[in-house]
Amino acid sequence: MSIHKIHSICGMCTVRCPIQVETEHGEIKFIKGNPNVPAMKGAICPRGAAGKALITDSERPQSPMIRVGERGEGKFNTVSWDEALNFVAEKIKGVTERYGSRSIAFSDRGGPFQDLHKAFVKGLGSPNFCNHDASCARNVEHACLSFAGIGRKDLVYDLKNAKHVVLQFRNIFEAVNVQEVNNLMDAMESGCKLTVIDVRANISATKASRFMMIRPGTDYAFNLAVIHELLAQNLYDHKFANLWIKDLDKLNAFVKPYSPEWAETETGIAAEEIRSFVRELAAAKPSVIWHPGWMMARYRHSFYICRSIYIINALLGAIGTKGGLPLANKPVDVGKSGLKALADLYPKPSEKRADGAGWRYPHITEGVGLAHLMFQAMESDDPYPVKAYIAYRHDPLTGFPEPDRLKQIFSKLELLVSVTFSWSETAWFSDVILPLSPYLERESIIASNNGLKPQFFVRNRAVEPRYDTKSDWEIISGLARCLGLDALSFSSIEDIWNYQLQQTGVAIEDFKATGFVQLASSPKYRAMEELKFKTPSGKLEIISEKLEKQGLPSLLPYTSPVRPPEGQFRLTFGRCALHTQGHTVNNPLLFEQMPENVLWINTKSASALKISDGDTVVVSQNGYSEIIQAKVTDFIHPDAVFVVHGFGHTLPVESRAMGRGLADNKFMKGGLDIWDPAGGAIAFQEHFVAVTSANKN
Ligand SMILES: Nc1nc2c(c(=O)[nH]1)N[C@H]1C(S)=C(S)[C@@H](COP(=O)(O)OP(=O)(O)OC[C@H]3O[C@@H](n4cnc5c(=O)[nH]c(N)nc54)[C@H](O)[C@@H]3O)O[C@H]1N2
Ligand SMILES: Nc1nc2c(c(=O)[nH]1)N[C@H]1C(S)=C(S)[C@@H](COP(=O)(O)OP(=O)(O)OC[C@H]3O[C@@H](n4cnc5c(=O)[nH]c(N)nc54)[C@H](O)[C@@H]3O)O[C@H]1N2
Ligand code: SF4
Ligand SMILES: [Mo]
Repeated sequence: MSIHKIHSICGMCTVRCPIQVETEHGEIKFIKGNPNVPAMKGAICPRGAAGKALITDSERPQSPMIRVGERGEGKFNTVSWDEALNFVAEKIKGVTERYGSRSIAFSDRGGPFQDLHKAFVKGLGSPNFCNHDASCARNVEHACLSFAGIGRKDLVYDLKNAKHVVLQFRNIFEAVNVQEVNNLMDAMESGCKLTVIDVRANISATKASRFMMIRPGTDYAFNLAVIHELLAQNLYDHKFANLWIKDLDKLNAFVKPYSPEWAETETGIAAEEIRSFVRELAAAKPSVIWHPGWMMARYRHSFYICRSIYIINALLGAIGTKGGLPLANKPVDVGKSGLKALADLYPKPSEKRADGAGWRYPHITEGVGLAHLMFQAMESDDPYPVKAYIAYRHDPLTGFPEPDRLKQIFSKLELLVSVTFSWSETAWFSDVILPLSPYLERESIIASNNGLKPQFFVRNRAVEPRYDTKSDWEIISGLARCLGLDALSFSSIEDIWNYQLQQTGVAIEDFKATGFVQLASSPKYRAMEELKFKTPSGKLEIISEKLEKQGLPSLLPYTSPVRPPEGQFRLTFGRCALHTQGHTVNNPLLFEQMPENVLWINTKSASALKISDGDTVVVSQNGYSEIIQAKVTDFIHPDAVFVVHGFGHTLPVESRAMGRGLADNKFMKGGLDIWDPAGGAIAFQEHFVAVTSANKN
């Protein structure tokens, strides 16, 4: 027997779970959770298990390609890596000469390996490094920054020790992070309560001790009533509030009118239910986690929903607390040195960002900006032309509204490059496709995970690439070589790892046994008095000066959402356990499990439209329509319809996924301009669709 066991990192979704891969004769035999990580319990999710099928699937880009036909026509020449990298480098040089280095934009998908990409974009001299987050968690990030002065990931969700977990806009049991699921299940076995507030009964709701179905768009009303009740009934944590919450009196005055009775008329949730829920929460304090949300790019005021959630957590004394949202430790917090950043290889470019982050919008952090405003800069040449764009592990034609408008915008570019391991609508529209080896066929730079026990971890290559594809570091180093960026032209991954580890006292060999290096032996919590927040006052700030200076209120008065006209519904969406965003629909194993999405619609609304369960229906908006199968159910609010995101692919190279299901982002007319002015993210759920039976009689 020659079974090899390799510790690596899953790449089927953004969570990046630690895995153990078993190979024999250079083939993947089995993938499971890394047994050295107790919270994995040896498990992975269905998508992680389907990683094997990604490797053997021939319907993925197999070699570098340069477009020969019209954009989007799908005609490419297969070329060598040298040719492809030189082609991209020459185009970048040309654009830089004509418009300056600031005219190059790059977007990736965030996460633990982005340091390499940041270094590359800084090396090019462009300030325009973006990621996908304007379509995901930017509102959560900015809400946390405005309240606590730290980013959302500086707070840990200590699910294992929680006594009450609240999921609002958060579906932990389907939008999976394996360790979170296991920790929450352990806690629930020890008596932790689970409350779910959602527009539909998802899988998390089926496991909840309390489920409240809310009218879409009214969560802020619900949360204001919870704050009202916590303060009015004196149910908040006085010691924590005295120590850490600034301007509590202003909050108190603000929430006075927002009683549970008032919220009942907005949300449809009975005042008495809100009251008993608040009492239950207060009884569990401070070991409470009201999840601040993840995919919160939904409404024009989602930032304030997130902010209200952080405020509630603070009132319950849960921020910084065991069983709540304790502060994450960086290596330095446990007496260790962090990785040396590759981004330090180059100075920060002096130009302003094209998307306005940090200057036109001083309350928006510069780091990753706002991709939709980067696209608008490409469209308008304001504040300056952006002429080259590298979409790295990013498919904006699936993940942003208005793909047709985006195509027109991308048509203005002199260079569009897609770096990807699967086909995507964006790759198909690109000038150059640089095919990345799937994660089981590549190694990555060392990553650092802050947390109760901070750690470094590494992705090892489990098998050699089947096709002519390359690792991230090979692609970036290759481009760097062609562009004369010598400091980034690494010739081996070991050189990169050694560079990163140079000040840490950790060696590559230290990763051998388990795939990671723990920097602390036990979880480190801080006492309430020892918390640290990086706001101007050092406290949790109800009033944020930064927002007020921009004319944005710290406490936004509630406005009732417009109800959809008759026959129309608010289009809501989310994830399922079997697919990741848009990029797994064509995976043979996952496609077999779930080949298309269906339209959830409430039983009463459906019967008024003469639609029965399983019927084919037409979904339309502004003259655009698609057909889909209806799932008629009592378990969704009558104002909403719901689909799993990521379907409705159009590419002939994806024989399985093509034409199956509906693409939600095509029903968002004007959506690139509809975003949350305070948090910056796209407001994806400010759109209505009409639904009719496809049955003509
Ligand atoms: N309408 C609507 N829009 C949405 C959402 C929604 O629910 N509805 N969800 C939003 C959310 S939460 C997010 S996070 C975004 C996601 O948006 P994206 O980040 O664009 O989506 P993904 O499908 O995860 O990945 C994009 C591309 O990267 C490739 N890829 C995947 N992994 C890797 C990798 O490791 N390296 C490289 N180079 N390529 C890789 C994939 O094959 C895919 O082609 O979309 C957002 N947009
Ligand atoms: N299986 C799987 N897991 C994933 C991913 C994946 O693609 N597949 N993607 C990862 C990524 S990038 C992200 S961002 C996370 C997302 O993780 P989540 O944000 O938890 O996932 P979603 O399914 O987008 O949304 C959560 C819930 O919000 C509900 N919802 C919609 N509108 C409203 C509303 O107005 N009010 C309330 N209260 N609820 C509403 C939806 O019905 C859904 O049940 O998942 C991550 N994990
Ligand atoms: S949640 Fe599933 S797909 Fe995502 S990294 Fe973990 S095992 Fe992989
Ligand atoms: Mo996301």
